[in-house]
Amino acid sequence: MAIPTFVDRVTLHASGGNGGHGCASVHREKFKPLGGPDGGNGGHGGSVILKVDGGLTTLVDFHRQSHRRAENGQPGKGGHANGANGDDIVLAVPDGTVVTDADTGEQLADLTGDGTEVVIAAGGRGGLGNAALASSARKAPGFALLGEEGESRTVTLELKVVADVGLVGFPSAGKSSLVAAISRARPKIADYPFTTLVPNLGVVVAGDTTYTVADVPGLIEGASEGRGLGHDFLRHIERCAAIVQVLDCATFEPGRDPVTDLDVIEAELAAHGGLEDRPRLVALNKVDVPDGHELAEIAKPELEARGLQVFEISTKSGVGLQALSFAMAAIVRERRATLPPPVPPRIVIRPEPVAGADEFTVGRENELWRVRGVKPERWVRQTDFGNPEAVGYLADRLNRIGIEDKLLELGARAGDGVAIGGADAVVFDFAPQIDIGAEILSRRGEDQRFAEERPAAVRRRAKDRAYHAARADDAYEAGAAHDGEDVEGGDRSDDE
Ligand SMILES: Nc1nc2c(ncn2[C@@H]2O[C@H](COP(=O)(O)OP(=O)(O)OP(=O)(O)O)[C@@H](O)[C@H]2O)c(=O)[nH]1
Ligand SMILES: [Mg+2]
Repeated sequence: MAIPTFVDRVTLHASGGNGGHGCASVHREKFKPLGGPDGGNGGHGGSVILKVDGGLTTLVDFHRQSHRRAENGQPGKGGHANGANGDDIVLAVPDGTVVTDADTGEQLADLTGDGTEVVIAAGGRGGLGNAALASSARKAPGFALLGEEGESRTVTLELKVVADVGLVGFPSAGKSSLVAAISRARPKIADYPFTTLVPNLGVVVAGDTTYTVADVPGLIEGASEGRGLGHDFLRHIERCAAIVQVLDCATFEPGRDPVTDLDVIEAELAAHGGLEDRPRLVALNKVDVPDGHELAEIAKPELEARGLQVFEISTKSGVGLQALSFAMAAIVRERRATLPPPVPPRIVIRPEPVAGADEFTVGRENELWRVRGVKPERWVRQTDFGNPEAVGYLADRLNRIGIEDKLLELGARAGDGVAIGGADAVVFDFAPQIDIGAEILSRRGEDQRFAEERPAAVRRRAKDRAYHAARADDAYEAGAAHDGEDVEGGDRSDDE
């Protein structure tokens, strides 16, 4: 099989790089056994980005390599060393590339204009190291956050040529000849059908208007059912301001004449759909041939009676070409005047998450409570479930945005299953803090050694105890109650 050089529809599997894990490390130095947390953050994973390059006309590069994966972020290290970010992969696509999610069918972007970009697979965030997780309440976290996996997405890239005018007609009607006659493009021209296998673009200058003309492969009756080259190529004229019907006035094929040809092609355009509103021009071609001229003269009044603008032309002699190219320019100008001003070419369209960043939803599914939300799902992915301290930190984060309260409000009970996330959800047993609170003697992530090693605090506590003991002797009845309070509140009141 020949190696294709023009490819206008491809499937691309893209994966962002994973984020690097954060590092949990404690600074060590002689005579300073607990120098504080110094684990650095993981780097972010690289993203896969598509960017329009006006010089490209085909998606053939993707045909050869259909899997792309951006670089991972590096893990953080001790000594506050952050991991390096992974490099993005920027893939050049031709102007007019439409990006669709292959799994959902949702259109992600319609890339027009040189330099326009879209992120199709975002890299994962790097995890925070324990230095960044330390706070006044959690002085020495013994854990770090995991880097998130990069996004993975399969997209379909489809090229819809950006041309102002589209030429349609039977094979050998002279479409490519017309492009060659009015522009500097040099498409292949021959007297056999289906000479043109891929769309050709030509730039036409008519007066002070410059516009592009696309010549698509010839259509025949039944093209919409796949006959001939099919009508697939018609998507290349979906963006056109005008459609020119090129009719062959010098064909000897039985059953064909310009008016019949026009009806057949219109039926194929209708079967493709979406082109009804486009203004039409009719070019009766090959009037340099005597029989062709005669036939054109017969067909012209009939076509004009339908309200069509008709031009008798010859790409050989050049007759009628100027009038036709100026008529095309007029339609293009009119259309450009009604279009909104061009969008800035360097927009980055990043698919937005469905729910707001802060929000979460709780639903009941059979025996399971299901929590969905951008943040809670990210926090779960960042958690090292082998580290109880990290799991505790996750519970704190989930509580802070009110997930536990919401579950209690909805009637969840200790021991119920709670799934956080969608298909790859992590399932927990619901264990509300109010039940287990008594077991927590200090805050998660707090290192008791810090508190215990402060001699001043130890002395102060001893003094307090002596004072209360003395008071208990004085007020004998209240003594027992005082002792109880002391045990409960003693260590905790320090940091409130
Ligand atoms: N006499 C004459 N022949 C023409 C004219 N225009 C095109 N032809 C001839 O018609 C044949 C087909 O022309 P093409 O331009 O290749 O036709 P096409 O519509 O692009 O055909 P496909 O690409 O197969 O769909 C060629 O042999 C041309 O030389 C014309 O104005 N007069
Ligand atoms: Mg052709």
